[in-house]
Amino acid sequence: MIAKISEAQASDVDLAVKAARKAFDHGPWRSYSGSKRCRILLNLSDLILQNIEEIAYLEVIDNGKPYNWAYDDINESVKVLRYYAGYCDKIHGTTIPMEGPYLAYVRKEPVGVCAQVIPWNFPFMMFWWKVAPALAAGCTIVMKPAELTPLTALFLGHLFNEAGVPAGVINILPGFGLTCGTPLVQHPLVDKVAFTGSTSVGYHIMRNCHEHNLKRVSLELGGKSANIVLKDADIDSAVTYSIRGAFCNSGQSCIAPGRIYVQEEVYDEFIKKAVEEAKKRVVGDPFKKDCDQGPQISQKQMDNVLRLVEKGKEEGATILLGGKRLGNKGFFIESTVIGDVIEGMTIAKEEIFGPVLVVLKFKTLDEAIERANNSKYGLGAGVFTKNMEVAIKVTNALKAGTVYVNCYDICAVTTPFGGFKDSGIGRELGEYGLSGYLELKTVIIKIADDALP
Ligand code: TAP
Repeated sequence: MIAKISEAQASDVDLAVKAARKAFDHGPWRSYSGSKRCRILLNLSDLILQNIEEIAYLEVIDNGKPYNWAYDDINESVKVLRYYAGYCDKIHGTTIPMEGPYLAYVRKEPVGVCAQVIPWNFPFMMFWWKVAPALAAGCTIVMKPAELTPLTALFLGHLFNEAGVPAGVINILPGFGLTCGTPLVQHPLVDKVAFTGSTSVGYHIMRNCHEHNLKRVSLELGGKSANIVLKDADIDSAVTYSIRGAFCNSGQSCIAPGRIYVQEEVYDEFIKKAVEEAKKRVVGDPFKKDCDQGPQISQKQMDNVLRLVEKGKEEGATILLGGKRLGNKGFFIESTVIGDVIEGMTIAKEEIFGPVLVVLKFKTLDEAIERANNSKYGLGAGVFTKNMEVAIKVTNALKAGTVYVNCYDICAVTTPFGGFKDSGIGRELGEYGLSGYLELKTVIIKIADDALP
């Protein structure tokens, strides 16, 4: 056991939402000048950096990711916070010409009280992807971190106070999905729901949150992203990015390249190099400096990954490396590479969420595009080729929220992130991420008497 955490129930949700509602309707946050909100968010970013070692430590004991990665996640989150802090005094509408003696303009206003529910794979980063744009816009928040990883979110509570964020603006509620998450997303005083997690819970939220009022909803869900490696590609680079993407965060990443399509002429070379590279990965104690991969988040997740690997074997795929639990203490899984995967196998369809590289063979480009798009998901995709004309053709054809060319899993605060199809609704990060927390209000002013009909 790491710590004992209070568990919020529906009555606590009600108190938190009412506090957020009061802070939105009557509190000063949204009426502060943009530069004042900006200053407070920058204070917060400074406080995070002053506490970075303690926060990184908490993230590691909670989530199991390597310390260096946790440290990077925090630095990246500070970039997100500072980026949106910079927006606070730049949120403005437009004037719009219209017929008649009228002045028309559009204001951008905060959407209101936001219910935010996040997963356990990037606890600190997902917190800031949601909280930073919402605060910049002038919204108030009730945040539910994942039951498995609430520590860094709770630690942040006192930093908000210290930075000068007024009471009620952010409320952090640790609790379980059904008993805390459900009443939160259903609450009639909530204006917007922002969720990251599994597609099944995304559907559940979408069905349930509109019972009392029509909430704005953004969802960032699962993926089974295809990465296409063409025969003219730089194979070393394709291998490096595929391995890095697939094993990142113990494979617990929504944008992981879950299907690697390799053209038949270079399939053997790709497989050989992928196995060599995967073998080099250091799996173990996340506090060790050379650690590449810590444990899976829980017994349940580890068992699920191992079950899917077994299923792959049963259905005829070949385990080329790993495939088993590492040791018998902790939830570590060997770096795993699976070849001879064909369409229709469970591991070619389902999100594995573990350190497993799934490799499929293809003959023609058109076939690869069709197979890549033949998925209910559409979060990420990639193509490796030296031919830019082909690369552009493929990027246009792939149905995914982000398409990488000759790289994979590169993320910047300025670029929107989100999915097509069952990978989600809406975008986070960049200017688009902010727009999800703003409502447009059209104002039409009569400026002369002859406007009467
Ligand atoms: P989810 O069940 O989707 O959990 C994500 C968040 O939603 C958690 O905070 C969870 O609370 C909450 N939640 C669960 N049920 C809810 C409900 N009915 N109403 C409102 N909130 C609810 O994910 P998981 O069980 O942790 O992981 C299962 C699978 O989801 C993974 O194997 C993976 O495939 C996928 N996953 C995807 C992502 C991303 S980034 N797309 C992230 C994590 C997991 P609790 O923590 O209490 O359950």
